[in-house]
Amino acid sequence: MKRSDFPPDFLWGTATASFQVEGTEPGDGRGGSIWDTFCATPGKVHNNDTGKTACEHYKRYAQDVALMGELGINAYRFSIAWPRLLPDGTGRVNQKGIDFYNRLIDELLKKNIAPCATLYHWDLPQKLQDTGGWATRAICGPWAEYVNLAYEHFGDRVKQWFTHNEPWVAAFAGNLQGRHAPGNTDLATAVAASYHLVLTHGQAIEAFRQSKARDGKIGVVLNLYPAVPAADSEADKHAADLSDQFQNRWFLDPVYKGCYPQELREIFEKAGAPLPEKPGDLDFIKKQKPDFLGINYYFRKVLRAAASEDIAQGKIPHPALPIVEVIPPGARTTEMGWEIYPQGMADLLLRIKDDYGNPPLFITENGASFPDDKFAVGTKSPYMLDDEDRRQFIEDHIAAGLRARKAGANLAGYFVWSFMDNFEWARGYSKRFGVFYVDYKTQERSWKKSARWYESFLKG
Ligand code: IFM
Repeated sequence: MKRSDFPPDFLWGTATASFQVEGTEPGDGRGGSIWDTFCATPGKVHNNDTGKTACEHYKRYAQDVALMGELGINAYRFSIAWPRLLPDGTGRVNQKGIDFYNRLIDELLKKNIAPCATLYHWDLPQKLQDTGGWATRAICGPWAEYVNLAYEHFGDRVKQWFTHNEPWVAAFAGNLQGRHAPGNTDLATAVAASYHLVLTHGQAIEAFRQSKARDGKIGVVLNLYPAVPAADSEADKHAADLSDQFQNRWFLDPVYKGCYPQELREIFEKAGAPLPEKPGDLDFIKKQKPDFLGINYYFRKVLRAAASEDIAQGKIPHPALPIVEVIPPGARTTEMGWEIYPQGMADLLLRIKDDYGNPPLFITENGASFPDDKFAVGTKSPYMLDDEDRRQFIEDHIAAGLRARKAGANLAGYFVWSFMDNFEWARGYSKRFGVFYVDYKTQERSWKKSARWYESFLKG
């Protein structure tokens, strides 16, 4: 497999997100976000790690962009921190926050790296959470202010935009499972949040097309999974279908078809979690056709119907959803416990082609956490960190992307998650996904074998 097997304008990138890499101190006027609050709540994040220092990308962005230049990528996906631009979520603008993204964007352009900006990658200003966050429709006002500010300041140079990153995670990990900020465990709150995330996605596209950024392109980033039954039984097939409705169609269907999967909608209604839909919303959302779809692919889901002991042991997402995720016997997994299954990425791309009108697609995240520390801490190789598992993972997934392209999927880009090791949310700094190693004590960046491989692939 060679780079030249893909079209010359294919985007080859790496991805990060503001809270995971920037460092929040010194904030230069940045306001607090729900993740600052979550990290400050003892026991919520592994080791009580915080985003205070992270990778100091806010300070070291020029050095990081220089490394990206050496790597040979032609696109960098980053996210804009809402609380850097509007510390209170609305109203007062923080010029220093705008200046930072201007510097980052200009630096990228100097190296011929296309800046690809995500508007929301989970760092909601805390002040907006205090008034209900994504669970209330009132979020639409501040959101309009924020996205218009971003288009106004960066739209002349940023030509690839993403509205939300993984709204499933923002809604359900944050408001049903409580394992992400803001840490709620309430189905009705989660369903309402999921709805407003989709609504604000539509709103962001409408505003985009009226803004000075409109000659660029915009889409959403979803975390999607092929959902397959563990056994060839009706019960397991139904479990897989329910998981597909929950993980995939709950976002794909409103965005592309202007509707919600009926069965799941009814399940949520019966469980006291109705969609807060107003007449005309779904038509409005469907009309805001995205220019492309970003897919974060990490693993597939294998599902079986829950038995009563699974329910007692809390293995199901909610009593209304009696499904259990399993790892097939003999499957290899990453350090996150996720099955390594590259073919799933090809299956997913082709499914989107078949069921959602073959839109242009980007793999906006793909990568793996493996315990690099055992090579790195104290015993650093003089040459590079030998992360063969990650290198192979990336190569195998790019190959799956190529197979999907050959079978007709409209794949236009691939971004490795992540450019460098960073703050892995509730797992703190304990999980490393980077192709560059970060020594958190010195902030030194080092090449891993996966980065060298990506470099040689990109340079042909
Ligand atoms: O680190 C996250 C990222 O923020 C969103 N997608 C999945 C990654 C790995 O868990």
